[in-house]
Order: sequence, then structure tokens, then C-alpha cells
Amino acid sequence: MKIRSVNSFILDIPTIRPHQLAMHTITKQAIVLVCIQNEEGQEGWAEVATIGGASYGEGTPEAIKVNIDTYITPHLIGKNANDYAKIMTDLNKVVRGNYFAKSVVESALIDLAAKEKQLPAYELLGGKIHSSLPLAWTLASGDTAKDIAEAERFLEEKRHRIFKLKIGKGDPYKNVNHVLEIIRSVGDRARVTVDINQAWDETTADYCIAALQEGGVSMVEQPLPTWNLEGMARLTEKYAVPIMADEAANSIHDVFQITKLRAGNSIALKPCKHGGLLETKKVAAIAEGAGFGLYGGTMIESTLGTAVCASVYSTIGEFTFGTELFGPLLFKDRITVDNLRFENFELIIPDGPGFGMEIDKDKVEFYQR
Ligand code: MUC
Ligand code: MG
Repeated sequence: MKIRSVNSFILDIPTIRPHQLAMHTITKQAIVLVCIQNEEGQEGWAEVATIGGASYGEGTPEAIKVNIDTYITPHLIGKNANDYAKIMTDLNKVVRGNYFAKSVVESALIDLAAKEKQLPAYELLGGKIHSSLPLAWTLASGDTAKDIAEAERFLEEKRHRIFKLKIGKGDPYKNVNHVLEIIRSVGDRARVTVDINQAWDETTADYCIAALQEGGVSMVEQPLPTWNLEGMARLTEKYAVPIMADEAANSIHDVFQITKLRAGNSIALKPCKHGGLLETKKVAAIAEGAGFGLYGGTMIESTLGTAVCASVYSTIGEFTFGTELFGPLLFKDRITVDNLRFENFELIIPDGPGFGMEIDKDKVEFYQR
């Protein structure tokens, strides 16, 4: 079962509406797919997503692809996918950083190894604890009335009752009022959280978090830039509302520092940030050991990438803040034959072999750059 080839592809898939973040408005989302084939012709597939080129973080789709093709692939050819843990340990000694690239490669190895054994991937990750997970939605149309209408529709359809608002762009004080209006409108039928995506300075954060806490916001994600761990610690100490580290919480070493400094009291997990599924489990363990709450984060992956995240999240004990694996619902189309199921405010964990998603090669060709 030796690895014969590794291929990577960049795809751009349109979204159902503009999705406005602090640094970028998504109208089509870039994903990187990896296909690893063994000598018997069996394939393992995985996906990783990025947001807004280089504006969200260092992991751009172009860099992910070129680093996989140039520096990672030579270390995979001739190896056995079943040795995914050893392959990734060895790879970390010869390829530094490149968390997104390593994450998608490791996931494709795990998909192949699990398919060879005819098992769901979560069986290779410790086994499933959850059959479904709570599913947040991001209200990010940029318009209060549209956001309220969207929230009402999803409450009615029993699709989401956790709403995250992206409030890093524009006037912070107006944005706080936008949040408070939405909280007043949904009342106690839903939880409302906010994500600032690093956009505030500490003085602005101090002023705005006071108003958000008073108004009933249930969590504040990454209010300050990633470098300002001391500022995050001061906000965490001062306010009762949970403060979550997202962009700051990448490697196990970052997360260890965050827990040690109490620079937040919860962590948004994302396999791409941590460098893979095995690293995600380590990050979750550090957070759990420190008494931090967990959130199952997304970089807005399509069906395949969402199934990858869902697979590892299903093996982690507790998500105080639920998950936000809504990516497929924001895409206009999908690149898998299988679809994910969303029922009663939750995402159902797929149970097929590997990540449970068969790739649609015509769609891959259609959306490929
Ligand atoms: C982020 O920072 O959390 C997740 C949901 C969403 O709307 O954007 C992403 C990125
Ligand atoms: Mg975030």
C-alpha cells in the first residue's frame, strides 16, 4: 500500500452571499484539495480553506500548494499512509511551519489509511464521542435588518441557535449597537457571540466589551491582535464574558503560552491552524488541562474540509461553545457526491469510510484554477 502520487489543486467556489469579515469580504472561497494515491489506485482526499488570500493569515492557497508540491510530496512517495503519525513526525523535522499544508496532507493520509481499513477516519483518531455537534452560523451580511431576517429564518428551520457576528470592520461603536439590536431581536431563543478578528486596540476593546457584556453577548472572539497576549489577559481578568483566542492560537506552543498567561479563557480549534488532526487533539488536551473552554472552529471549508474537522471534533469530549462548521451552507455548490446532514441545530458526523465524502471529479475540474 505504498504512496504512488500526491496531487494538489486550488479551487475557487462562489458563496451564496457576500460574507463580511474585518479584513476581507468573501464572495468566492479558495480551497486547496490534496489527493494521495497508493500503488493499488486507492485515493485519500482532503481539503483545507483559507480566507482572503494573505489578509487573514500567512497560509495562502498558492503557498500551500507550492510547498506541498515542492517540499512535502518528496517525503511521502513510497511511504505507507497507515504510518501517518510517523510520516508527520518526520516531516516536522524537515519542513518548518506550513501548518495549513501539513494539515491537508495529514488529513489525506488519514482518509487513505481509513479507507484501506474500511473504517471512518474518527476510528483512527480515538473514536467518536459525539454523533452530532451544535452548529453556529455567522451573520455577516453587513446589514442589521438582513442579519435579523437570516437569524429568524434559521431559528424557524431549526438550523442554528448560536449566531456569531463579525464586528471588526467599520466603526466599533456602531457595530456594538448592531449586535445589541440583534440580541434584543432574538432574545433568549439564541446565543449571540462576536468575532473581532484582531481589529480593536485595547482601549476600544475595553469600552466595547463592557457594553457587549451588559447587553448579553455570550462570548468575545479575538478582540486584540495576535501579539497582544498581555492585553488579552487583562480583558479576561476584567470581564465575566468568555474571551476566546482564535488567530493567536496556532501551534501547541502558542496555545500553551495562552493558557499559561490566561490570555483568554477559551480556544477556537481549527485543524489547519494547528497543523493537522493529531495536533488538534494535542491543542484540545492543553486547553482542557488548563480549564479552557473549546469551540469547534472553521476556516469556511466546503463539504470535504468540514467532514475532516467534524471527524476530529467528534472525538473531543466537550465543546462549551459548540462548533461553527457551517461552511458547506455558505457555498453555492459542492465538490463531493455526498452531502453533509444538518438536523435539529446540529451537524451530523458522517460515518462512511475515511471522512465519508466521495469526491466529485467533474466539479473539481470545473472549479479548479
Ligand atoms: C474566524 O475568524 O473565525 C469562521 C467563521 C466565519 O464566519 O469566519 C471564520 C473565521
Ligand atoms: Mg475567529
